[in-house]
Amino acid sequence: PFLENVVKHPNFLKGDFDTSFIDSTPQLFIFPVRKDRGTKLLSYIGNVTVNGFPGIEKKKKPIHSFPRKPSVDFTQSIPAGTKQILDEQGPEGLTKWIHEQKEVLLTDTTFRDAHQSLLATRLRSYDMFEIAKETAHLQHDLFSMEMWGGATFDVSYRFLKEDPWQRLIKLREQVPNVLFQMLFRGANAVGYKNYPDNVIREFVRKSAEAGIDVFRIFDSLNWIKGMEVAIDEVRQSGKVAEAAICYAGDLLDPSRDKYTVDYYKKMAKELEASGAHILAIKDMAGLLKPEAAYRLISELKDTVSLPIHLHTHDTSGNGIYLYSKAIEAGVDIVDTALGTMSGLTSQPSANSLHYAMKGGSREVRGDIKSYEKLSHYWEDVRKYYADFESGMNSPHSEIYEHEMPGGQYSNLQQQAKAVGLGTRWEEVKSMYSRVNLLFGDVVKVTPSSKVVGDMALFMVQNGLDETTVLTKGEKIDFPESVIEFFEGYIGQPYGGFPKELQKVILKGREPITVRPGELLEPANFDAIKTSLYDMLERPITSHEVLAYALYPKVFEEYSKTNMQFGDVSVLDTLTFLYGMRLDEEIEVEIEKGKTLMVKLVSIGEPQKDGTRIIYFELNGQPREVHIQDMT
Ligand code: 3PY
Ligand code: ZN
Repeated sequence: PFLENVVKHPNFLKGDFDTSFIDSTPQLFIFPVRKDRGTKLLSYIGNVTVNGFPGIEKKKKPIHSFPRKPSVDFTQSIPAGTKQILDEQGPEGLTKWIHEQKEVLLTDTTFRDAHQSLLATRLRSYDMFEIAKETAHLQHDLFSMEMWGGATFDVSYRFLKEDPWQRLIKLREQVPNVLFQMLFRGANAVGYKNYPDNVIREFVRKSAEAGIDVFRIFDSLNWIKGMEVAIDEVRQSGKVAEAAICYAGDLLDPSRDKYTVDYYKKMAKELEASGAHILAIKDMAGLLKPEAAYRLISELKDTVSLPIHLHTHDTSGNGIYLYSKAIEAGVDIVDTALGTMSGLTSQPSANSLHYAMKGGSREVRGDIKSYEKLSHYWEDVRKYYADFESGMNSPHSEIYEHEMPGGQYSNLQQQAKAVGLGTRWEEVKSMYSRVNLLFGDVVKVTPSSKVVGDMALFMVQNGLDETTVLTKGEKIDFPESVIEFFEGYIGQPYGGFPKELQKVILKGREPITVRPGELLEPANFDAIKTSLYDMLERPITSHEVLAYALYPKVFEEYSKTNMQFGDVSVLDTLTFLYGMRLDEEIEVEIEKGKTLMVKLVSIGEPQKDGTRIIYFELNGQPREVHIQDMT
C-alpha cells in the first residue's frame, strides 16, 4: 500500500493536491521498493548463504568490524592534482611537468595490480567507492592511480558480477584530481587474444571518455606492431600513451643473452618514434634485479628523452632496493601500493619507499601520514578477501627461477586448484619455467604468460615432458590457447617460434606472420547491439556492446546473473561472499539515498525438489524466496 512515489500517487495523477500534499503524505518518502529489485537481491543472498560463493570453501560468514577510515574534512575542496595538469596542458605539458620534478613520483596500484596480484583480482568496486573520496584528498599528490584494465575488466563481469564501466565512471566522479591509469594489453585490449582494430580503437575511445587518462600499453611478446594501433588511438583521444617494454631475461647474466641492454635500447627508441609520451619498463614478474635496474635505467635515460616509469612486483623481496637503484639512475615515476596492500606478488610499499628515500637526494612525493591512514582501511578490507590470498607469506626468491608474473601467480593457483592440481602447485611452477624454455625463452605476460601457464597445467595433468611433447605431439590435442599462440594469433615472439615444436603443435596448419588485426574481420557493433537487444529486451549501451565484443560468453553469463539477481555490486563484500547469518540485519543502499533493510529470519528445510524457502524481512515486511540447494 505504501509503495507509491509522487508521480504514481492517485491524488497526484488526478491533480488533486495542494501544497500540503507532500507534508501530509509521508509514505511518499518511504523508499518505494520495486518488488522485483528487492526480491532479486534476497534471492542472491539466500543463494550464497545456502550454496556458498563459487571458487571458495563454503563457510559461516565471518565477523569483522567496520574498516577504519581516515577522517577527512570534506568541507575543504579537493586539492588539484595531475589530472588538472593534463586537462589544462595536454600530454606534452604533462611530460614537461614530470621532467621538472626532482622528487620521485608515484603511481598507486592498490585499486588494480595490487589486488590482481594478491587477491586474484577479486577486489570489488564497493570497497573502492567507500574510500574514494578520502583517497582524492589524501593522495592528491600521486602521479596516477592505476585502477582499471589488466584482468580487472573480465574478472568484474566473470566473478564479481559487476560492471567495470560503472567502477570507472563512479570513481572518476569521486576522484577528479588524480590521473587515472589503466593497463592495456595492446592488440589484446583487456582480453587474452588479438581483437580486430575497430574493437581496440573503440575501447580506447570509450575508456578515455569514461575517465582513463594514462594508457599503459604493452604487447605480450614485446612486438611493437601489436601496440601501434592502441598508441595511435590514445594520441588521437588526447590522452597519455605510456608505451611499455616488458622486462624478460636477466640483464647482467652473461649466460642469458637474448634480452640484452641493446635489445631494450632499440625497443625504447622505436617506441619513442611510434609516438609514446612516457616509456614504461614493465617488470611484471619482478625479475629486474637492482644492479640491472641501475644499468638499464641509466642507459635508457641516455637513449630516449621520454620520462621513464618503472613497474615491478616485490615477489623476491628486493623491490625497495631495486627502486632505490632505479631512482639513483634517474627514473621519474615508480609503481607502489599502499603499505597493507603491498609486498610479495604485489608492488613494493609506497610507505616503505617513502622512509627509504627520506633525507636523501631524491625524496618521494606525497605525505606519508596520509598513506599510513589509508593503509589502515586497506588492512581491514583485505581481510574480507582472505579466501583469495595465495598463501605466500614471505618473499619468494624462486621467482627468479620460475619467472611467473605477479598478476598470474594467484590466478594460476586458482586455475590449478580448479583442475585438481592444487596439491601439485610446486610441480606446476617448475613446469612453468620448463615450458618457457621449450617455447624459446619468451616474454611472459598476459596473454603469453597464460599460454605458458595453460601448457604447464596441461603437461602436469597429462604427465608429459618436453621429449614426449616433441616426439608424440602429433597425437596430442594441445590447449586451444597454445595452438593459437603457435599460429601467430597473439603476435610474433622475438627470435621467432621454435620451428620443430610449432610443426608438432600446428599439425599442418599454416601460421600467420602478419599482424592478426590485418586479417580479422572488423566487429559489427550494430549487429551486436541488435542481438543483445533481442536477448536482453532492453536498451543496450555502447559499453555493453564492447564488453560483448571482447567476451561474448562472459558477458552473456553476467547478463543472466544480472537479470536473475539484479545489481549485486550494492551488497557489502562479506554479504556478497558469504550471505547472511540468522537474525542478522543489514542495510543495502541500492541507489543514492535509497536503502533496504534486510533481515534473515530463517532457512526452511530442503523440499523434495531440492529447493528451500528462505524467510526474510525486507523493510520490516515478511518476504520469502525459493532457492535451489546445491550443496
Ligand atoms: C595484466 O595484463 O593483467 C598484467 O597485470 C600483466 O602484468
Ligand atoms: Zn604488474
